[in-house]
Amino acid sequence: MAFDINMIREVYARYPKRIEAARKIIGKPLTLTEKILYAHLTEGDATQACERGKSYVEFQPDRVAMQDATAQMALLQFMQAGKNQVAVPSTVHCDHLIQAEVGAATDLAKANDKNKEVYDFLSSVSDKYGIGFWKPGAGIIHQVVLENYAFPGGMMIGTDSHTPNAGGLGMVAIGVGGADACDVMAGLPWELKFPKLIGVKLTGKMSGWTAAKDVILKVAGILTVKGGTGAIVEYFGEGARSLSATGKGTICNMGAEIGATTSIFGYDEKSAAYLRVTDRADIAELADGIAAHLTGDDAVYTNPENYFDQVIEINLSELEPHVNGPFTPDLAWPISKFAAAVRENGWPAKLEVGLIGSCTNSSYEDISRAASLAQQAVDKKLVAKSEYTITPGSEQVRFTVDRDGFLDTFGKMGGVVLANACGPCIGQWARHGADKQEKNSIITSFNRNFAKRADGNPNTHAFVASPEIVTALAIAGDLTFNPLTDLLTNAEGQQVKLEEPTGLELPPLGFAVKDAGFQAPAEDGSQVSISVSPTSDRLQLLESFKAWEGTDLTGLKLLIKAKGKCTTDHISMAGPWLRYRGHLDNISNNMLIGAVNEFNDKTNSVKNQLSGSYGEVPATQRDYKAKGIGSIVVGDENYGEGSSREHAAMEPRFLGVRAILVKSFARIHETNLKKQGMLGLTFNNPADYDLIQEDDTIDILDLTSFAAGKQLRVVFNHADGSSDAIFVNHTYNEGQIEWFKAGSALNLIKTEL
Ligand code: MIC
Ligand code: SF4
Repeated sequence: MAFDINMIREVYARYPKRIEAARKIIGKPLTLTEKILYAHLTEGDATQACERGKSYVEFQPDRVAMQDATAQMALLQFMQAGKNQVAVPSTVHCDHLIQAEVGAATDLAKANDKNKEVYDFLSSVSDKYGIGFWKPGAGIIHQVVLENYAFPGGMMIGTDSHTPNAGGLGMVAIGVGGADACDVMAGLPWELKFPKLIGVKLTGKMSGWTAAKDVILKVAGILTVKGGTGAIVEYFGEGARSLSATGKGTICNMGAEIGATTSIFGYDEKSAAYLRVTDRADIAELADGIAAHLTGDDAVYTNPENYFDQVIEINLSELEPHVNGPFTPDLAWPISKFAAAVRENGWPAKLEVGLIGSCTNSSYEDISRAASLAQQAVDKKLVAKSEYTITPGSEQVRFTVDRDGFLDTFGKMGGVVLANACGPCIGQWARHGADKQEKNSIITSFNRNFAKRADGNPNTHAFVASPEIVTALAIAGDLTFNPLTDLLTNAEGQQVKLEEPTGLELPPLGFAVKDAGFQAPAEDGSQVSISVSPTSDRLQLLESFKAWEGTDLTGLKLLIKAKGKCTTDHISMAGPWLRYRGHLDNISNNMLIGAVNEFNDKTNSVKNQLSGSYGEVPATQRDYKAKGIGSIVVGDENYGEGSSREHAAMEPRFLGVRAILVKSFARIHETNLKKQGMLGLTFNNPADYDLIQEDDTIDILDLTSFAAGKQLRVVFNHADGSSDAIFVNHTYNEGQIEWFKAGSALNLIKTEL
């Protein structure tokens, strides 16, 4: 599992020369983000000025990471690319498919049994193509990457939207769809529109109840789920340097929730300490050698307004703990205002379950601080009123916090340790009674809280907070409890107060682990064979999508006009559907079943224009497909926010939807649509959304002269014989238009190779 120190040496050797060139091109002091990006541009692009928010440029990432739920599709595509080995160091992590039910050991054993076919597939593909394989139970992708592979100044792409976690260690780490990963593993450059830059200046120092999580909860409140779109968020200032490396990771991780391309902190003492304690002193030494390149220039941080597109300042000394939610991660409440919000909005005040951990918040620091509260509960004879679960991010963290007694402490408070896996965070939670759909509240230290996400119940109000606040509220069993000011009544009827949490950033005895769960690939994988059964309901080899027919698209039906929030969880739900992530036909049966139909306010109920009756979205679309009729999907703002899952783009493509027309897109989803040869279009005038009627037949015109920067025309032919013609925008560059014409990016690669 050893990282490749020579690769890091090579990357660092490039830095001085590249930074000097970038200085000449840009002509002013550099942010950290620019340094890393310029150091990773392909040779050709590194000689040109990159215009933020405009230029498409090509990068050469150092690594690729994939998690099991997205790796299946990524690798099914890679298998078609005709390569013997991956071109850059890559890893697969088995974390998403493990369902949480009773506790770690039982749940893991069950997952190994239930998902055997998929694990065997991922393991043999990894073996064959030179990919490191992290077995089920080894941990959650982002935590394992932080502990083993992330390095300051590096660049990584990962098939998961929370890949930016590695930004805590100074790496530009970006979430992508599987098709992007496939390109990079095949040795092709990776393309991205050069991002805008948001600077977040952190002053002061945190204390008491405040945790790193509160920084991102606050930032999410300021920027909202759309505010980071197309931007990289760079954190700096004395406050930044005071945060632990893992705390920084938490902030970068949840930066996915504001739509940011990624987030990053500079290399500092805390990064070096974390590298050393995770057995990578040699990287720290190399990084020390080029330390000036691994942070932004002084001039930038002194006058950030001159160098960033937007600057936010947060004083950590004044930052209150926050609770965000429900149903969206950007509804931010300082704890002092939260109780009133709960009452005013009629959210269930009784807290059913508190869940800590996940890829975002399961560092030694998080666990030790939460455990200090659990210990107080025991000492003060408080009986926790809510259920309480702990999800360690990796086996290494789990083993270490177990050794140091923290898991025992949680046990005394009634806590249940779940497997080192995503579990409840991604709907892999066999929550007792969730099917009754009762209105209830839970609070987690995860990062996402869209409707139905954790337990499939649309009436579960999920809130997000630091592990410390989650623990305190779970002890109280009450969302209106403010641990900073309120008292609790203990088992003996006394009024007691929880003291501020205490903990340690890093384990004093170092990390330890017995079996980290890593499997190295074969030296020579040419003999490894991969079998996918044609009758499997979980895996299906891919067939190429058809090339564009060369004409305008006319006579399309409106499949659904989705109203309001339409995240990837609405488009391709996770939870039980994770089962089909390797089987495009089967998973397509969940297409858009969570999206709300503008015309009847219902989910999974749309009018079939051929029969006139209402039916489920996938079934209606299959009917159009069977009759050779294309369709379009219309959506609102930030369509496709959330996950990197390319299934949300592949399913409509597979079922014959021809275009997705929305007010705006989330970055990863828009790219995923393009890669799969789908038309992703945006309204020139957002109010045109209102013109679309339920019985519309739609034409997409000007495709024969489809060109970068040139609008297309769309005509809505209404049932009464009238019509509306509008202009729509797109962001395809010339290369991406070729993907559309070829039917998908992969089709194009196959012809080129
Ligand atoms: C998520 O947090 O939504 C996921 C599950 O990790 C996804 C990936 C997936 O859908 O497999 C993500 O964030 O990209
Ligand atoms: Fe897993 Fe949740 Fe992290 Fe996504 S956000 S990787 S589902 S723990």
